[in-house]
Amino acid sequence: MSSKVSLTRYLIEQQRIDGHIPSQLRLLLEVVARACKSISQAVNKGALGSAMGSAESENVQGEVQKKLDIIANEVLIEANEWGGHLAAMASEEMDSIYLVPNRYPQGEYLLMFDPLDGSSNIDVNVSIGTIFSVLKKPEGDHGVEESDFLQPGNKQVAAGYCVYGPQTTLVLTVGDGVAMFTLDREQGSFVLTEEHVTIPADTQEFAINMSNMRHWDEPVKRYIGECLEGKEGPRGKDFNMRWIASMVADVHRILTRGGVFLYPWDKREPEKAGKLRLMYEANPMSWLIEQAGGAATNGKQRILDIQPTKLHERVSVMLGSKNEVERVTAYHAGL
Ligand code: AHM
Ligand code: MG
Repeated sequence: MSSKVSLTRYLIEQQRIDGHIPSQLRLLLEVVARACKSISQAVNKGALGSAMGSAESENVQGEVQKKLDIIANEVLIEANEWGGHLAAMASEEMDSIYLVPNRYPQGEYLLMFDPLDGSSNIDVNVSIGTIFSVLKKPEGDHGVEESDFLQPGNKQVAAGYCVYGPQTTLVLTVGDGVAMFTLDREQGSFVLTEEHVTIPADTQEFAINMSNMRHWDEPVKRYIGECLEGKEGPRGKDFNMRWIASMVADVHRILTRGGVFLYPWDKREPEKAGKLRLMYEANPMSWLIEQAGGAATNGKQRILDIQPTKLHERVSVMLGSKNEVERVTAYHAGL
């Protein structure tokens, strides 16, 4: 790339080219990026700061919160509540929606996030991230309610994540492909480092928590079983396995070099549709993957077409290289 393109310049140019980033949305994305920079700072300080370890509290999902889960949540709220671009926010770490306080102007967007994804990796210095999804508030004069958030993923107007790894990288879609921005710490800004990201349709790499194998249902056992058989099996090729236990980092690898990621329903908690959350984990990631030419399903249905019924709804997730996702979908259909 000859001259550096900052996130700000990229968004302004996108706005000019086709006008599909209204100025409020542009502001929103810049504010989210600024919040991610600040979370990245806290992550980088590690044990030198005060962000490590457990907060000794639980979120609405019954998961123990880490200090960094809470800090990242507060950073995102404080950065976003006053700018006038939002009507409300929702987060993995908050039981119910967060309305923009009356003292601030109200905007037309709804922001959802998993402030710190891959929490189990915080204390062991492995990649973690922030995932976000943006919807438009439905028309009408009523105040914002939880039901306003319950829109399928195909209604998202922007989605992305920021991965805090060896580099801090922001990955974004506004429905016109996927772009990646690397944080330049000296300049303090995100710089465009990859555009028109494309996932190869075929892969020889899968990501799944293998320790749950005995709990999966038959189609997933069959799919992974065949990958494990390698060259001698029906696939006729060897597969490699990776599992970072941070969806952000696993999806980032897939967007970079292809692969397939699965967190399927399993028998440990059969009443739950899966482990991952639909609205602020699966939907934004599925849209990014589709925008890069991949596919995302719960085994039976395109994730982006699922009509949510509650904010913290869970879902079975299989996403990545198109031909692999089609294969696992076919196995679910009994083919
Ligand atoms: P979190 O949002 O509480 O961090 O949980 C979601 C994470 C995903 O990032 C990751 O894919 C998965 O949980 C890891 O689960 P497991 O601990 O079963 O490997
Ligand atoms: Mg998460």
